Amino acid sequence: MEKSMEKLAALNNTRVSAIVDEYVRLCKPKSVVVVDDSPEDAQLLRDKALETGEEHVLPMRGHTYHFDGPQDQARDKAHTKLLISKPIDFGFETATLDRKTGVDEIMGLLDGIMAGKDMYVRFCCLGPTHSPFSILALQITDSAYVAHSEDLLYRRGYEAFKTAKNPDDFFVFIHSAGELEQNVTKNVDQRRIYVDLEENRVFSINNQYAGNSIGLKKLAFRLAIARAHREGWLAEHMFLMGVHGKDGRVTYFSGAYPSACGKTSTAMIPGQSIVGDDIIYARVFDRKLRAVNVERGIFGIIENVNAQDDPEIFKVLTHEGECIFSNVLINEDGTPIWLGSGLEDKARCGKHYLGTWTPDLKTADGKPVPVSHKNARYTIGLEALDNKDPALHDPNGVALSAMVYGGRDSDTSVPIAEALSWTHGVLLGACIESETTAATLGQEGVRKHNPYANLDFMPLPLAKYVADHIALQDELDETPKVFVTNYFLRDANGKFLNHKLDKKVWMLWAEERVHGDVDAIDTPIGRIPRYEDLKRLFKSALDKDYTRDEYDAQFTIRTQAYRDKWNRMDAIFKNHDMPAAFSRELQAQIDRLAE
Ligand code: SPV
Ligand code: MN
Repeated sequence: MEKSMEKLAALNNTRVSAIVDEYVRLCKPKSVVVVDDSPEDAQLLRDKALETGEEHVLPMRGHTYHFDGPQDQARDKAHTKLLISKPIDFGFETATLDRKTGVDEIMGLLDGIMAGKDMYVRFCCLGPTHSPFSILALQITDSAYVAHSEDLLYRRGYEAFKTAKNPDDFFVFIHSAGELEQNVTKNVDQRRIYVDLEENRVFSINNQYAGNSIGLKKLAFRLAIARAHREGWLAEHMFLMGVHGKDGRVTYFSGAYPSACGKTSTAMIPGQSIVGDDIIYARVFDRKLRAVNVERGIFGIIENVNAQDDPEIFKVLTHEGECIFSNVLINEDGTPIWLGSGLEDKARCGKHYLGTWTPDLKTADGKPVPVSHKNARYTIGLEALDNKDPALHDPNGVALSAMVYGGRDSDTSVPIAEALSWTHGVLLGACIESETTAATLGQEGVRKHNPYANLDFMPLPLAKYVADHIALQDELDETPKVFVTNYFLRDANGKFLNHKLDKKVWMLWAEERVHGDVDAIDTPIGRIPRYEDLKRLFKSALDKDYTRDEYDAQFTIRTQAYRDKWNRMDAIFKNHDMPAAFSRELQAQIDRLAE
């Protein structure tokens, strides 16, 4: 405790001290652990997570596992609310709450919430440290699992707080898992995630699932989007990767996909290099757009990570090194097993987020209980990956040449198309539709509009966000090329028209388009690849003979389905006061299809 107070004093930051003091008084922890950037403190967090029982060791060195409760397996959209002082028309459904009401409620719930527990106070940096992109963040939590996960996922920022130019400027996250029963949050009915944009702080209580609990992930992301809007830069739900073209050429792409729609697997395409898989900040320098990964690790969906489809990540998950498994089966021999791992037939009996698992365990309606939750995850550092990009920590980021938007669309969109212009790209991003997945609580497989894959996190009216994107072109010598992908197109019998690895060809084609190496075919919905270019790329990238029939099935423009889609978009947007350039682009899209 004394050492912790010394560390706090050494920061010489009155705002930090006042905040810590406020929440110590309110939450009443048994002690306070202030975490600095030292390897000893990182080890302390790992030890604490084991000591509290939030994590458990596995036979493989560096591996641990954690379980969230049965009702805490995904982001809780309904209970994640923006606190607002006066009504705002967001232009889409968003959960809000009167700010004063929300703060009062939270302060009441926080009273004594950490009784008998340690409070961890940790300092992180969103984006690389010592970078024009950096945003400092203070996390207060009573969960060693949260503090440990953040160590894998974010850059340590204690020293950066010491040298901050503006020491009052940082995001604040207050988290408590609340009362625990067998290490699982008991009062899930009192789960609250309140985003206070005015104070750049987020309260998150009575939850453990990392998408709800880890302040620096989607909670910080909401604050960052609002800040980016105020300051004239972008915060996006995007991967960041180097696409490797001919003669050693590396071209950086970012891409937005709703959760569980192939974002991580795109960033992990064999032969390419990953900078990040979830969130980027992008800024203009010298009339060029540059981007960084906000994070330094992956909190990824584990389903279908196996030796064939995802060899790089599978290697990390099956070798020594730091890794937290969450909500997978821990087999009786200590092997983690998950859906689509290729290891399921080894599952005998073991520990599961629902208790003891056996092959004959059934759900209430008599169905076999799968070995893992569909949203079960792994937490690793990007440093562990062989395919990490050398620019991972570059404080100046990478020059962004292309942006990709994708959704889970079984019946309309072609596998890849290039936007006709920057504004057309802004339109296509705004009109992502995707079938819902297990990454959020609620029904799966329902087609939903998810602009920029960002709807769940949008802290400002969509029209303002769109206007920022359109305006970007005036600040750039050259705008990134925009592409839309769809990995989920099916034929009339419901069979997928593409293999998982085909996305490699789409990215390599897009890379050639960025450099003007190949021509494309103009269609009403955008530019699509020529058969001969794809045939060449399928052969060179995947050693596959791509047939004309496959091309026709995949790239025939499903005109009626597209017209239906754009009519749906028209119905959504005609009720909103969108920027004129956006409305013109939307009308032009509808007219081209009608013609
Ligand atoms: C997502 O769902 O988009 C994720 C995981 O990246 S979560 O942390 O739950 O947001
Ligand atoms: Mn995400």
